[in-house]
Amino acid sequence: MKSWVDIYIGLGSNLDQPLQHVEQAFQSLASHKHFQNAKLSGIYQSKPVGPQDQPDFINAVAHAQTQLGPHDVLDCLQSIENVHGRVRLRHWGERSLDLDLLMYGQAQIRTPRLTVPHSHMLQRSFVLYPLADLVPNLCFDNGLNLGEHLNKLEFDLKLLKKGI
Ligand code: A4P
Ligand code: MG
Repeated sequence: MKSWVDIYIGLGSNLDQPLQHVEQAFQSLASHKHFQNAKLSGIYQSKPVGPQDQPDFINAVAHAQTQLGPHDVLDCLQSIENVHGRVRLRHWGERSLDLDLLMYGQAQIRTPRLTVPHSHMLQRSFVLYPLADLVPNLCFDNGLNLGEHLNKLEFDLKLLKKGI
């Protein structure tokens, strides 16, 4: 019997109706047959990191448990992105839905398709503050805990909705 692995997924959108994209993407995760115990952080509005001539983002983080391997999780996330009309116009630019696999258990993964933990997550307030809603006492491999990373990041988000 395979064991269940805790995964954390970053959700982001800044096109069309971004709040709706994020909420519907979470519902797709929560009802997916390969994910259980899905929870969503608060939903936040944030200024774009990267090109500034694009709308503000809506961001959240989801937790779930899965028995899938990490590349199969990525396949699921990409198919949910596609169902939600993923549009990708430029690197770090506007998008209707972005689902990033932030963490897969304690795994360190570096393959052509997948880097886990997600490359920039420790520098991003729109990832770490929502993550803290779900798992405030998280410890990272670098020996620092989530609170110590948050101390380095300004709270530059606007809370739109509390978590579910
Ligand atoms: N890939 C590798 N590792 C992962 C992972 N852990 N999770 C590969 C998901 N995908 C991963 O992704 C390109 C490829 O990355 C995928 O095919 C997958 O095999 P992408 O989503 O098409 O490209 P991208 O999103 O333009 O690039 P990147 O570097 O992933 O961008 P980020 O880091 O996702 O940043 N500002 C605010 N405020 N809020 C945001 O959500 N998001 C971005 C995008 C920029 N600025 C933002 C936000
Ligand atoms: Mg991405």
